Amino acid sequence: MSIRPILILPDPKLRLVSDPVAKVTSDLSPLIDDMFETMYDAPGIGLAAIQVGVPQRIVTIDTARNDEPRKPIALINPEILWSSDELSSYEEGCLSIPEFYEEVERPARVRVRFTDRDGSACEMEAEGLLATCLQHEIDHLEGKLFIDHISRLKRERVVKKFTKAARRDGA
Ligand code: GNR
Ligand code: NI
Repeated sequence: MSIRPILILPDPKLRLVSDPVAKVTSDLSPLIDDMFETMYDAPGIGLAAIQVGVPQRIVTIDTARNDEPRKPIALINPEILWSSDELSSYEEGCLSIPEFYEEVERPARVRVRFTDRDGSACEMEAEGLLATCLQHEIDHLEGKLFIDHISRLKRERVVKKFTKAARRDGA
C-alpha cells in the first residue's frame, strides 16, 4: 500500500471524464487500497481516482468522525438515481484545491447506484455530509470541481491563484 500524490488545480487531468470500470476484479484492489490510504493520510472524507491520476470511475468515501470507527465505502461506477428537490448548503473543500473553502448548495438527499469492490450491485440513500460528498465525488468523475458551482468571480480568482503557484513551483 502507498500514499499516491494528489493532482492539484489547474492540472488538466482533473477535467477528464473518467471511464467506466468494465469488470470489477481484484486487479482494482491495489488502486482502491492506495486511494483509502491517500484519503485518510490527507486527511479527506472522499477521493476520486482521477485525483491520483487514474481516469476510472472509482470513488472512496468515509464520512465517519474522528471519534467514530472508520466506515470506508468504495464505489465503482456510481450513478445518481434520484436527488431531492430540497437543497442544502455545505462549506466544501477539495484535496485538489487545498485550503480553499466555499459554500455550495446541492440536493439535500440522493439515491446512488454503484458496484462495490466485491462486484455486488448496491444502492444507497444518503443525506447530510454524505450526500454532499457523494455528489462532489461523482462530479470529479465528470471532470467537474466544486468551484464550478460557485460564482465566476470567486472561481476565476482561485484558478488564477493556483495557476500562479504552479508556475512558481515549476509544475
Ligand atoms: O475532504 C473533503 N472534504 C469535503 C468537505 C465538504 C464537501 C466535500 C468534501 S470532499 C473532500 C475531499 C475531496 O476532495 N474529494 O474529492
Ligand atoms: Ni474533491
